[in-house]
Amino acid sequence: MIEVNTSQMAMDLEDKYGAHNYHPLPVVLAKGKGVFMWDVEGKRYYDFLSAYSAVNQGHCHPKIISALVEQANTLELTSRAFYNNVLGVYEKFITEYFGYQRVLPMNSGAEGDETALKLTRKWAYKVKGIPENMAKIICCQNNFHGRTITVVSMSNDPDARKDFGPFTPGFVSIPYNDLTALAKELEDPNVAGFLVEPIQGEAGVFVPDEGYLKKAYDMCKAKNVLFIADEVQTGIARTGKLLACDWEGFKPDVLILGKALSGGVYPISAVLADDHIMLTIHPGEHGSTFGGNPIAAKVAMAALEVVREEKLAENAQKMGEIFRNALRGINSPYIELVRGKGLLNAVVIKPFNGKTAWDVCLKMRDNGLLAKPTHDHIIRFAPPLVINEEQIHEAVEIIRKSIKELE
Ligand code: IF1
Repeated sequence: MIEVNTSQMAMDLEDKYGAHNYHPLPVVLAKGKGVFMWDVEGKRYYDFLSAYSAVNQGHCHPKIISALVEQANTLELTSRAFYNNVLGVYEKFITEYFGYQRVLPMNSGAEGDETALKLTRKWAYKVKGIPENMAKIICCQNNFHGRTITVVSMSNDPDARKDFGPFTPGFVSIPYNDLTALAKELEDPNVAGFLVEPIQGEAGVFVPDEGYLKKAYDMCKAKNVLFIADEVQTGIARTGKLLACDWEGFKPDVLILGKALSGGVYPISAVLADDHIMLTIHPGEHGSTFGGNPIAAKVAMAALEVVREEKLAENAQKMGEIFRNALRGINSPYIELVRGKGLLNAVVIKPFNGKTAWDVCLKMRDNGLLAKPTHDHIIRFAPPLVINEEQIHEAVEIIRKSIKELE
């Protein structure tokens, strides 16, 4: 194996041998600890992306890493052809943790979404009594649920769809944060479910009106339609509560989790639901080689324990308030708007002097803070939830300095 000595070398290798399906910010990371990452040359950065909210517990959390290492040295994978002595323990743990009767373990977030869609359709035919192949699922415009063909069938982003058709039928898309549009679609008796992100991440951290989610949930209940929450990004304490839906005090019928369910250590996703939904799927009808494997099970339990022990939801709530207030105190022609909840935040950048969000991110990188633009004019700010107040202020100072240098 060749050794990577410089950042340039690492970038050249990816450029030459990798598929060109990403356009990373030019920085090459070699180490992480807590809220920090270090590049190949040893320069330290605040991580304000947290791998898109997968690393909520902070980089290389010792408790999560030891769970991983210990189980990896004991039993890694059995497949689901046999029982093992860890899976059931995990299933009991996670269902009690989130208050559901059952869990279906998968790996990626997209697989979690696919699982929820299959489950919703099964329930529609077996329980609700929708005629075969007629089930419809309502989704929202500007959603992001992953990149499989069925999942991009729900997308209206041209990059996600162009030249990837034909698409999976059975979806109808309505504007996000629009209860009138939802009411109209719910009139169709063949609607099985409503799939929604409590805050739209890819859309630029779009926070819906207060009460939207709970009202949407109540409307679904009235029509015997499943409310499916994609909390892959918003879940696991990111928004200042364990789940973003907790802000409105209701429990989705189907809950999809991913990312920080592993603390960023391993690809782990899960779908949670109660018996009348989950037990519609029978042996052979769904699954995955790696889903719920012993390592994943141990890692997820450790990751969830860390969230509880270190009170990460409370910290995200407190630090989020401080962060947004401090950002709003920066007076700059570049900053149009600051929004977010807990530590899922975004700044809308006004183009100025021919500079865009990308230029701001490059400047912040130079000054020791990493974040990524979305849609040319929005920068997402989502540090690990273990961040403290002093670090928040230091990070805001880097952001302020970077913006001032561009003015
Ligand atoms: C990438 C965005 C974030 C998600 C929700 C499911 C998934 C995701 C709500 C799929 C994934 C990611 C993946 C990442 C970019 C990213 C993202 F900008 F594209 F939209 F976070 F905001 N549901 N989100 O946010 O999970 O299959 O990737 O495990 O590089 O694609 P996955």
